Amino acid sequence: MYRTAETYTVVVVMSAALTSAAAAAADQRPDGWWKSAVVYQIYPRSFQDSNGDGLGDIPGITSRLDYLAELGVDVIWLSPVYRSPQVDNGYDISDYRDIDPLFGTLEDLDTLIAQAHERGVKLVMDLVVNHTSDQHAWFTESRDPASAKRDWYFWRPARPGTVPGTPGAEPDGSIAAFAPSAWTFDPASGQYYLGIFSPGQPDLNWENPDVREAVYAMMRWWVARGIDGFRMDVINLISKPEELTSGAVLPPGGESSLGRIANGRRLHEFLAEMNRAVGLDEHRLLTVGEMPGATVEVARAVTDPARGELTMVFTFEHMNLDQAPGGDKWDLAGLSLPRLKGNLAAWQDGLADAGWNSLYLDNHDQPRAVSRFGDDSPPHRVNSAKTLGTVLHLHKGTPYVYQGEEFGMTNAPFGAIGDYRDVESLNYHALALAGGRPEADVLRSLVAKSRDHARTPVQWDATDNAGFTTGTPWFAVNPNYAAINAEQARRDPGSVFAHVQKLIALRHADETVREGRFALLLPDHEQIWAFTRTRGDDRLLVVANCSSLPCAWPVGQLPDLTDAELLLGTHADARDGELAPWESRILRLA
Ligand code: TEU
Repeated sequence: MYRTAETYTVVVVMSAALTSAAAAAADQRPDGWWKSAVVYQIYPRSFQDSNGDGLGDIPGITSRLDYLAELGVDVIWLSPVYRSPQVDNGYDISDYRDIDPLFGTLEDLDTLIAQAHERGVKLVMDLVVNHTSDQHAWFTESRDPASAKRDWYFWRPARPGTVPGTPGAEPDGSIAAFAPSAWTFDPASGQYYLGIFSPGQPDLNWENPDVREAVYAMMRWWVARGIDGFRMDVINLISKPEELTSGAVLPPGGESSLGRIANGRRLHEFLAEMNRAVGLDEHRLLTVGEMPGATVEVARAVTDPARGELTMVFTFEHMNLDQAPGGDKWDLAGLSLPRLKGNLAAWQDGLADAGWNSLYLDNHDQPRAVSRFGDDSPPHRVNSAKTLGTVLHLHKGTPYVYQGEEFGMTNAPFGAIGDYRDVESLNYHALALAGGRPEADVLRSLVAKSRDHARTPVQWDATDNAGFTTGTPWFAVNPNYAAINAEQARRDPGSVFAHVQKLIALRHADETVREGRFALLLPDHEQIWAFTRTRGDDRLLVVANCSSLPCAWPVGQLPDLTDAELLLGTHADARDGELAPWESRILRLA
C-alpha cells in the first residue's frame, strides 16, 4: 500500500545523530528551545532509592541519568524535593531553599544538575507557591496576630454567632481538596486560616506585595543555581476572589473551593510581574503552569509570547472526561473516544496561532494512562501503551512522559483502604463513608482514580523490590514487576520503551512534528483517532485504532495513501485495509 522500507529505522538512526546538534540549535531558537523538547517527570520518592531507606532520593536519580539519556528526553521535571513535613509528599514546603534530608542535600542537587547538563538534559524544578507548609517560618510567624506576616495568609474570624473552634463555626462552608474544611482553627488567636488543599498547606496571600517579592527572590536564587525552568503548582489559584481579598470569605457556590478560586482577576498581572521580576523569558526558562479549571482562552492568554507570562500550561479538561457531569473525579463515567480526541483537538485549534500546548496523559496525580485510556490486559498492554504514545507525541506541543509510562507501567491491584497512602484518597474514603456512601462504591472509585497508582515504585528490573530499593519500599511495588520493568523493555526492540524512544527521536528530527498545523479527521469515529499535521507541502497522517477490537480501514475517508511512507508503526505485520487492536501508523503523505 505504501513504502514501508526500513524508513522508520532510517529516521531514527538519522535523528540520533541529529539529536545533540539539533538540541544545540534549538537552544538558539528565538521562539524557545522547549518547543522541540520532551520532558520526563520524576516523582522522587518513588523513582530510585540509593541508600536503602526505602525512599527514592536525589543520588538515586543521578544514578539513572544514563537511562534517561538513552530514552532521549531533553528535560527532567522534578516533583518537590524541598524541606517538607510530607503531608502531601512534598507539595507542602517548609523551606524553599533547602532539600529535605529524605531526598539528600543541596550538594546532591547541584551534582544532579551538573551531571544532567553534561548529558544535554535540562532540569526544571517544581514551584509550589499557592501555599506553603504550616511549618514554614512565614506561617509560623503569621500565627501571631501582631506579626508583620499576619497578612501573608488569609486569617478570618469564626462565623458570627458561633463559638470559635466548634463544629460549624468555620468562616464559610468550603471544603478543602484533601480535608473536610478549607478553614482550620488556630486556638492561639482564636481565628481560622485558609488552606484549600489541607490544613498542612495554608494559602499565601498574593495580594500582599511582600509575599510576591519573597517568592520572586527565592525563584531568582534557584535560577542562579543553574536550573532551566519551573513547573508551577496550581498557579492559576494565586489570585483569589475579590470577596476573600477584600476581607470577607470565599464566594458561595458549590462546596469545593477550587473552582471558585481558579483564574482570578489578577492572575495575568501576577504572572507577567513574576516573569519580569525573575527574568523568566530573559533566562529562556521553560515555565509550565498547572491550571485546574483553566479554559483554552485562559491558556492562550497565558502562553501568548507577546504577553510575557508562561511558556505553556497543563490543562485538566481531558483528565475530567471520565467523570459524571457535575460530579467530581470520584463520580465515575465511561470515557468516550470522540470526546477525548475532540477535547485535545480544541486545544490544538485554540493555541494554533498564539501560545503553546503541553501534552500529557500521565502524571503523579493521575492513574496510569495505559490502564485508564488503553487496555492493560496482557494481550493489549504493549500495543495500547505504544499507540497512546503515538497519538500524544504527534500532537503539536511539548510532550511529557511520566516515570514508568515509557515502558507501560500499569495501575496497582489495590484492594482495601489499607493499600492506599495518598492524603487525597484517605480523606475521600473517610468523608464518603461518613456521608453514608457504601464502602464498596468508595473503593470502586478509588481503584479507578487514586493518585496512588502513579506513586508505586518504578519497576527497574525483576530483582527484589524491582531494583527500586535494597530496603523496605515506602509503598508496595506493583506485583507485576517481574514481567513489566525497564530492563526487560530496554532489551526488547518491540517494547514500549523502544517505541517511545523512536517517537522522541522523530520529534527531534522532524520539523513538521514540531510545528505542523493539526487537523482532526473522523471526529465521531468510535475506534479510530486520526489526524494530519501540515507544514507547507509536507503532510503527516496519524491513524490509530484506540480499541481492543480490529477495525476496518475507513476507505475513502482518509487522505490518499499512494506513495505514502511509513515513518513508524506499532505492528510489523500490518495488513492493508485493516487496523489490528491498538495498531497505529505515522505516515508521510506524498
Ligand atoms: O495538584 C493540583 C490539583 O488540582 C490536582 O491535580 C489534585 O491532585 C487533584 O485534587 C486531584 O484530584 C497539584 C499537585 O500536582 C498535587 O500533587 C498537589 O497535591 C496539589 O497541587 C497541592 O499542592
